[in-house]
Amino acid sequence: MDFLHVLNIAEKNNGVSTGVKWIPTTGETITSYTPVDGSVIGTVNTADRNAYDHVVQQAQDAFVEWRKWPAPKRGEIVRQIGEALRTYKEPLGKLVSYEMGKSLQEGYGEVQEMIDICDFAVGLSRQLHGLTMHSERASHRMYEQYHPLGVVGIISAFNFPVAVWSWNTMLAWVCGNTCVWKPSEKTPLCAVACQLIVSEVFAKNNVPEGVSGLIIGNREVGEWLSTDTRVPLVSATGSTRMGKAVAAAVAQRLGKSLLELGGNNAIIITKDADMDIAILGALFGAVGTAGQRCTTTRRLIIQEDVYDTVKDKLVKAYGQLSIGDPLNEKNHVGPLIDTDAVKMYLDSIEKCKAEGGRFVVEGGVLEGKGYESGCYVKPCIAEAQPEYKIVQHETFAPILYLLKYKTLDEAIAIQNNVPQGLSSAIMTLNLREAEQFLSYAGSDCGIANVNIGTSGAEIGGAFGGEKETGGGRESGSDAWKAYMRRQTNTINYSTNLPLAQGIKFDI
Ligand code: UN1
Repeated sequence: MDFLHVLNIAEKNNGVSTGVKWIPTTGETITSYTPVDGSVIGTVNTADRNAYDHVVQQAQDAFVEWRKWPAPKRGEIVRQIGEALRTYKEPLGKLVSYEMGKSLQEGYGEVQEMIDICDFAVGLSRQLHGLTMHSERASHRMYEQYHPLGVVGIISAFNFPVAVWSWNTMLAWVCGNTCVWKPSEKTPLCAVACQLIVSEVFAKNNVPEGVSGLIIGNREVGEWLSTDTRVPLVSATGSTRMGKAVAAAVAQRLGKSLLELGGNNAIIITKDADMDIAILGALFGAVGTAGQRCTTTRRLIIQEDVYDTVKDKLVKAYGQLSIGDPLNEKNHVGPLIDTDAVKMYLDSIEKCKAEGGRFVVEGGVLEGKGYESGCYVKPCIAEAQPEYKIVQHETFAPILYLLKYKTLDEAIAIQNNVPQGLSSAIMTLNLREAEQFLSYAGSDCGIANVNIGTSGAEIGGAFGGEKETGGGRESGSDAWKAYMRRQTNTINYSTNLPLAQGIKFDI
């Protein structure tokens, strides 16, 4: 698989596939522009309703076969995908960087996350355990087991165009499900590339056609998935607005949804922080991926005694950032995904100023040579108040708000007092502060870190958050359970039928 091969497949065969086969479609054409220099990379035809129905039907049919494969045999397929990803790490990482605009390092890092989740899923394929319980009745046995759900719909966002799909898919596959993926229409070629990598492995191993469905399309395609009773689980990553629409549609038919939505992540920097770690953690968290991770650090809550020190160090560090072509490894910050994102960034800066925010590092759009796409912006820092409307809101851009606190209770209240609840961190060497932050009365987020920033979570932990973040957990730990249905089994090997709770029912 190289870049031209991806383009060729995308343009000749459209963006709809059941695994190895590409499906004809008459859906509208979308054009993929790179934010690196604004040029067109390629075009893809989106799914029309017929093509969509074909993919879901094929996924349903394939499920009947795929669920018969022993889980470790399915794990073996995922192991081979992990091997293929190792082979294609460089071209795939570059494509991610080129189509999405994240730095090359982060493009490779994203493919590494895919490899890691494959390894995790291979081990998991031998550990889809249920518990056993002791029955209250003599000569009875009780246990629980996990069965696959069926067709899993996956809606993913542009910012992690390949990794988030793999977190969902690799687990769903070892669990015995088939998957139908609707990637972001902003990064269609990354999705085509993943499908090609998978199809090589599937063809070699005679995996039933339909195990890996791809349906590139716009919002309407997402709605088809959400309302489709043939799809028992929809896993969606993206904005809170999108997640609410998906959740409502899926709940309407009593399906399951797994949501990983917006974050408004904060780092509390106490006066007992290791300052070097705190500054580096805040810097990477705020400007990495140009502020377009759902785990991006958006707020720094700083103890008043060290507030000026932190501010000065950050201003200095921001002055050393190089912004430009993400494929050039010297650059720390690449472009935003498109000019709409730039508009939202500028709009948030204006709103912050209107509410009284004071910028200590000014933002703005970069112009001139190398910045022709109009998508490169300056990471900026504003001194703000926790209650500003804009501070409560997730802007998917590198804008960092500095907030001041006196006591840790106050800092934790500020940290929690936003609608989102994804990632959080405290920088402190003080055990009491760290434990309070991690306690029931501490951070209310799905992720709470000590002396590590808010972004860059490892795949081994369950990933997701509370409140408007949606409550779902993906990736490691026991997140696999979301992709299975639990069944409780009671077996009677006695010679009569004792009823539970001692009930007598004699005739
Ligand atoms: C996301 O932004 O949707 O914690 C996922 C991180 C990454 C995943 C982010 N491992 O930054």
